[in-house]
Formats: sequence, C-alpha cells, structure tokens
Amino acid sequence: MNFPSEPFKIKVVEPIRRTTREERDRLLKAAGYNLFRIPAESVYVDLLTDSGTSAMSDHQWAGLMLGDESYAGSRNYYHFEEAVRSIFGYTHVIPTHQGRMAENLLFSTVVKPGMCVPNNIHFDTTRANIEHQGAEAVNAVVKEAYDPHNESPFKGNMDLVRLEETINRVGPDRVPLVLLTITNNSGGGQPVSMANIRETRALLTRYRIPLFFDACRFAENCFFIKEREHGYKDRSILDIAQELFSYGDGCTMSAKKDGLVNIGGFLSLNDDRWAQDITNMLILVEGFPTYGGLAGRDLEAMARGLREVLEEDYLAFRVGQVRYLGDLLDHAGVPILKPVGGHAVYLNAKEFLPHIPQDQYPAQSLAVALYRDYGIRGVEIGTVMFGKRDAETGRTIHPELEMVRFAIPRRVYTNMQIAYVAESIIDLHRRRDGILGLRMVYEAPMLRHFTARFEELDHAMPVRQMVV
Ligand code: P70
Repeated sequence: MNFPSEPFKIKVVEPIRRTTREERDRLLKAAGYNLFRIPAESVYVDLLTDSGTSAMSDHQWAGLMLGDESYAGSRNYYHFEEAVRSIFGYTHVIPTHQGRMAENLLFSTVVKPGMCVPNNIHFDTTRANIEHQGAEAVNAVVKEAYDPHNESPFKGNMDLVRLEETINRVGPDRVPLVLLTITNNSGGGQPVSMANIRETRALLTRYRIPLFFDACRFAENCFFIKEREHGYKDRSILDIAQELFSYGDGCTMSAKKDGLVNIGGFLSLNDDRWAQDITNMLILVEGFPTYGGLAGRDLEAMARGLREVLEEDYLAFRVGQVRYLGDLLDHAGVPILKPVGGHAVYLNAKEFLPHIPQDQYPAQSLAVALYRDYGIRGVEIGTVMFGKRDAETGRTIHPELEMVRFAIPRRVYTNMQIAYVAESIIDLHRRRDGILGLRMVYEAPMLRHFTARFEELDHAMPVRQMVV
C-alpha cells in the first residue's frame, strides 16, 4: 500500500476541544439530531464537508495582504481571471461568492420551465437550483455507480444511452445544456474518464447541446485520470485539465473545494450572449463583475489556490489520505462504497445497519451515533438529503444509495487524526446492533437536510412496506 505522507509542515495551529459523551448527547437533543445544528466547537474531527474548510498555504495568506479592494478593476481580479483562463480555457470569467450562485446565475439565465438538465448525478444545490426554475434535473450516470461493491475505475461516467434517451424523450430543444460533475460527489466522489467526456461531447455536438462541467473537484478528477486512464501517466495535471475542459463550453465552480479557499466560486463560459445576460444578473444580485460578491483578497487567494491544487505531490497526498481512511475501514470489514473517492469515504448505511429500515433514516442514525460516541461529524447522503415525497401517496421515494459521507478537508487533519476516525468507526461497527432509527419531525420544502429535525426512536419499529 502506498499512502504518501504530508507534503507540508504546520506553521499555525488551531486548538480543537474534546467534549464528553453526556455533553454531545445534550447537544444532539437540542439540535433535533441534525448535525448541521451542532456548534462546530463541540466537534473533535469535523468531516461534515471538504467545502470551504481547507487550510490555505503561506503563499495564499501572503496573497491576502496584497488584496486591492477597489470596487472596479482590482488587480486581483486580473490575476484570478488569468489563473482561470490558463486552466479552464473559456472566454468569460465571472466570479461569484460560491458555487451555488454560479449555478443560480447560469440556470436562471438559460433554463426555462418545462426544460430538462441531465447530469451524471446532480448535487443537492444543483438539483434544487434547476427545479427552482420549474425544470427537471435528470441523473444519467452509469449503472455501476449504484453498486457500492463495483470497483470500476470511472464510476462517475455518463451513461450515453440513458443520456440520449432523455434528450429524445424531452426533445433536444428543451435541453439547454448537459452537466458533468467532476468528481461525482453524490455518487461517492467518483471520477469521469476523459474517454467518457469525449464521447459525451461527440453525442451533444450531434444535438447541438452545450456541455458544462460542475468543476468543484476537477483536480482530483484529473489526478484519477492520470492514475487510471491509459495514455495519461506522463501528462501533467494542468495538461490533463486543459484537455478535459476543452471538450466543454463552460463550467460552474465552487472554489471552496479544489480552489483551496474558504470562500469563492465562479462561472466560466464561451457563449457571449449567455455571458452578457449572466453578467447583468450578477450586477443585480451579487456585485460588480470584477469582484462578484468577494473581496479583492479572496480573488487573490483563489488565483493562488487554483495553481497550487494542480501540484502532484499535493494531489498524491490528498487522494492518498482519503484512500488511507477507506482502506483502514475496508480491511476491518466496515461496509464502504468502493472504490474510495477523491474527497471522501462513504459508509454504506444499508449494510452497516441492516436492522434499520430506510424510512427510519439509517444513514442519519449512523451519523448521529458517531458524533455522540466519538465527537466525529460526517454528513448523511441518503433519504434525508435526496428522499422525495410522492405527490399522490405522500410516501417517501428513497434514493438508491444510503450513505454517511466523511469528507476530508484539504491539508487540515494529520494522518493520526484520520487513524482515530477509522478506529472509532470500526469500534462503532462492532456495536452496531444497539443503534436506533429516527423519525423526522420537521422538514423544509427545499434542501430539507440543512434544517430538518428528528426524534430518536426508543425501539426498532417494525419494517413497513417501503417504496423503492
Ligand atoms: C459538499 C458541498 C457543494 C457543491 C458540490 C457540487 C458537486 C456544487 C456545490 C455547491 C455542500 C455541502 C454538503 C453537505 C454539508 C456541507 C456542505 N458541496 N456542486 O460538501 O457549491 O457550496 O460553494 O455553493 O459538491 O459537498 P457551494
């Protein structure tokens, strides 16, 4: 096994606090068993998300001091524009404060009611932003993505047959664009191959439909291409990224992931007309086009982060650390989604807790137990996040995968802390029979996982018939 050690040393430390089980139990009750509602200071290892939680380098921190806070034409915007153009290659570079604003601007401009936007698998904010326009968000990922045991190297790939069927079902005129999420977050952080991107491009060219990337974790995707795809072993990550983006017409980006910053995002695209409409909307809701809801210093940090994320030592460590956690769990017989993805390890809650039926939220129950017993915070990616109510029966339609995700912030935790996480999960797995299910007592109409509240069931409820 090859787990590269940290290619950095630590210059500044941030203390973290241990809490007692009693304290965490109290906090959980007060939070309605929703881990988004737990104060971060009461979390020991926080793997809720890899978004906005990265540690910046000394070079990025130094860049903050060089922030030019002019309203228009800040030099940092030009540095940022140059960094984005050199990697992504699209004409227009539109900064936003984070990824979902890029999504909102794009979809509110080009998606109309009754339209349809396919993706390998939409992430929650992407789906919500499309549905908010009265359009349909369709997942067309390859079937293997739904099999946690299938170890195919590119489980984020688009299923071209399903994609073409979708286009023909709704009619190409009603598909304003197709997205590819790299890596595919909701499917386990799995990469998309260059071959699949090329084929998707070719198919869409026939229908004259633009291809966009949801590029949050593009560098990790490119690293997998280098590791796994024939012909890319000797190519640099920059070179691979440039080829990859050349097959698209634009991208949305949450730079809180592979931009290595705590806040920031952008939209980049070639179409002049779309860019003009988006820019007008940007001025209305986000800010002038040379800052887009950010400070000049944020743009500088992003420009520097986008270059650093392409370094191979960094990426080998990054992807290696995630794999290290996955392999420790896998070797101890804990059911995880395989192969291990680029930014996170996903526990397969259906197998971890076979005694909890899906309408008692097994993945949420597992995330709650792990926080209560060990102070570790993961996030549910299952029925709470993606379950839908059937309009006629009112029953929940469950997603195929029921997972707890442990997303690893970039350059933040040592391998020792990762080993602690693995030991804790392995320990809980031995005691899994004692974990109880949950009942949802409040849900918001949209993106309910952020604010939902639950009650703990005091005994396992009989399994009701489930709609799958
Ligand atoms: C995550 C966060 C954000 C995201 C994404 C993809 C593929 C767009 C966005 C939106 C969200 C999250 C989830 C659970 C807990 C905390 C945060 N993903 N596309 O962790 O970007 O957040 O900048 O608006 O993954 O996966 P933004």
